[in-house]
Amino acid sequence: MTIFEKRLEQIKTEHQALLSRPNPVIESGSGVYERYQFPVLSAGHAPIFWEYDLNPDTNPYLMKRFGINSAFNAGAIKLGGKYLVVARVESYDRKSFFAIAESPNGIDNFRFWEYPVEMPSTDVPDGNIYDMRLTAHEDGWIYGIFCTERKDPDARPGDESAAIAQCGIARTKDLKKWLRLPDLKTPSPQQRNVVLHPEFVDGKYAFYTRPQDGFIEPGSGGGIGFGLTESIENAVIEKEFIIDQKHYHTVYEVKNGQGPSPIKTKKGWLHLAHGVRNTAAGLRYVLYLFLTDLNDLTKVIYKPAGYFIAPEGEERIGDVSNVVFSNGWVLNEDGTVFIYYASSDTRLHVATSTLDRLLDYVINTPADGFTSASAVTTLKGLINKNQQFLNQSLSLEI
Ligand code: M1P
Repeated sequence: MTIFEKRLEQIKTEHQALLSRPNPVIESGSGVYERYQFPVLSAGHAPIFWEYDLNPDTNPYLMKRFGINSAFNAGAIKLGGKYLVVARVESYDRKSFFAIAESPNGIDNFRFWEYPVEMPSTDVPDGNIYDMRLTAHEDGWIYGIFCTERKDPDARPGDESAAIAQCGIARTKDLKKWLRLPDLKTPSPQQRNVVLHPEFVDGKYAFYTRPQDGFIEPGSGGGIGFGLTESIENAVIEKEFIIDQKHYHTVYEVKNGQGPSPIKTKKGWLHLAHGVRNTAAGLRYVLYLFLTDLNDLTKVIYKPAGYFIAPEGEERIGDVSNVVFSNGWVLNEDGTVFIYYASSDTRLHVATSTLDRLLDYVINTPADGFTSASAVTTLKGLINKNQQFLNQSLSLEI
């Protein structure tokens, strides 16, 4: 057996085992959702024919010729009974691009489609594209709203990392053929985490935005904004309103951003978002939920204190550690909700819940009082409420 043959055998066996591995649920936890033992997508899921030249004459050692570094932050949708995620795939050369992976059950057995997405460009070519949110809009199109990054033309000489982030817009019917539209125009110099609302508002397209002053630093921006545009073919938001602000001494004290497109429920629009706080070890990204009024999308009516999902175990470690980020979820016909969240800019996971449980969590979890004293008051209230149960036979040992 040649080196090539031996390595190919081994690579194929390991790859097949990873792709077909069942993903057992982890039952214990907050009661709001279930986590699963393994990530649903990772660099290891990349097809062998993406990474290796499979010709023994030109690659006798069977080396990787195009390495995949990570597969994370994915938009999600259910189409034709299949769970599809549009992942942010990053290759060894630091470039991000989109690739679709498909699973029959949404929990495991995700496989990438043969080719990555060939996203058409605008007149000003994208440097880097990432973090697509999918919205099945009532106009009949599926929109992919994503971040497009280009080198900052005003960067100081020698600064090779400054970029301008803006919102790219493309639409499709099948996730195969994409039609690129002009980028969204807003008053903000930088935009990331922009998301299209699935319904028209006063006959207009509605966007959740995240204005910020700098590429990394939000400056005076950093909240979740909201704005309307007459046209999607030439989308212009004249005025952004901040509907969910960053706030001192919270899990979204530095910045925050809308996750996937919100889900319509009887009680309001359910939002999943990420919040960022500062620590001595760097930024920490967690996920939180809130609900907005059905008749006034700019009005937050319920917002539990703190986080809904925070990084745990191996999720804490990766290219950008201590991060969970979500830009995709799927509401199934039976009311279950599959939440796709990525950890540490490296891999993609799923958490499952139901609309009932998520609404119960959002409506009945106490809101943030913004001080340590208010947290103690909330905790004391719960302890007092529980007194009547402490002496019963089913009581917990204390
Ligand atoms: O590295 C963490 C995240 O940072 C950015 O999010 P935000 O704009 O809110 O800081 C994004 O680049 C995101 O992709 C990344 O996961």
